[in-house]
Amino acid sequence: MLTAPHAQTNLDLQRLSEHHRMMVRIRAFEEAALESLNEKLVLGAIHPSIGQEAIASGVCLNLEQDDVLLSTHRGHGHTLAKGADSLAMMRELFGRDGGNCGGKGGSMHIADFGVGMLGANGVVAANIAIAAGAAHAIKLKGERKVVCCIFGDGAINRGPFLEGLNWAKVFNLPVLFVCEDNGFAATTRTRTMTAGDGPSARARSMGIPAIEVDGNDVLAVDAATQELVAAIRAGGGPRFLHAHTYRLTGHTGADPALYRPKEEVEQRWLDDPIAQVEAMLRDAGREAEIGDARKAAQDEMQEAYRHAKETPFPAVEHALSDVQDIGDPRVEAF
Ligand SMILES: Cc1ncc(C[n+]2csc(CCOP(=O)(O)OP(=O)(O)O)c2C)c(N)n1
Ligand SMILES: [Mg+2]
Repeated sequence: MLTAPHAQTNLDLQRLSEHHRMMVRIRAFEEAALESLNEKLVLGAIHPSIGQEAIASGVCLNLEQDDVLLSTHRGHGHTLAKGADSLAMMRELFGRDGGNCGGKGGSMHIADFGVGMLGANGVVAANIAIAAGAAHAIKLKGERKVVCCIFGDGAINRGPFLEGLNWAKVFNLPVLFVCEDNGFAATTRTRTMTAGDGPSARARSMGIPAIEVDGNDVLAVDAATQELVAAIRAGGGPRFLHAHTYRLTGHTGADPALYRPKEEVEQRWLDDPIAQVEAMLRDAGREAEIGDARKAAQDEMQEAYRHAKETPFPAVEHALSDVQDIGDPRVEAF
């Protein structure tokens, strides 16, 4: 499903190749993460972003390293595209030493301030309010950074969506809000529980300019993000990107997704964003680099998997360092 014909200049092709490399890295990371569930290496859930890679790549490749990213429970792709190291991420998933958060955060709480990744978030929509706060701090400090906040279509029905967008608009803050609309909030089709005309309409109702794109078309996501980020950097205040996509796997690695007809999922595989990019690369005579990029991604993620599995757990004496102080757990209330 290509939304617009793209003039394939050399520049476009270079960019396309860059996206392809990133998207196959994300896919390979997610496949390895799913594989690790069989070996019980991840204690807890993971939320794969297979099928949604074009949004991670199309958005994040337009951010500078010190721009700030906030993500969701489905954040592996965003985090990789922002520049985090795959081995550190795999270690974090497995709860090992050397993970981005020392192995104490896990899949839904990866943060890596070194690459501007302020955090994934297991609380739906909570990142939207945090993004407004981060952007306010940036504005007060007079910095030029942009905050990018990615959230799902389910998140727009929670309070922090209203609070975050309102605050960002009122204070003209440098935030790009990205709604990754995969049509579902867990097992529920979001259109059955969303009033009005959806994410973009809600943003526009608060005076925030919005662009709606096919989120499986990486060049469309890239072009829209470029335009929106440029407006934000020029001091224009918040902007909104609404990107349509589909998650090709279950909600979590353990979800067989029986609430969706098999035919629907098969049909959506035909829109696989990676297959679309590869078709464009083939048309442009770049067949060879497809295999090279896929092999490099497989090697990288299998290596990360193997090293992470061999890495020890954090030492017991560090169990309480870098974690929130909740006081004495022996208080009467318990
Ligand atoms: C405040 C809150 N309510 C409920 C949940 C349980 N939950 C986890 S993911 C999810 C669905 C979120 O849907 P969406 O925002 O569209 O993101 P997607 O999973 O589709 O990427 C829900 C309800 C949660 N984590 N936080
Ligand atoms: Mg969703």
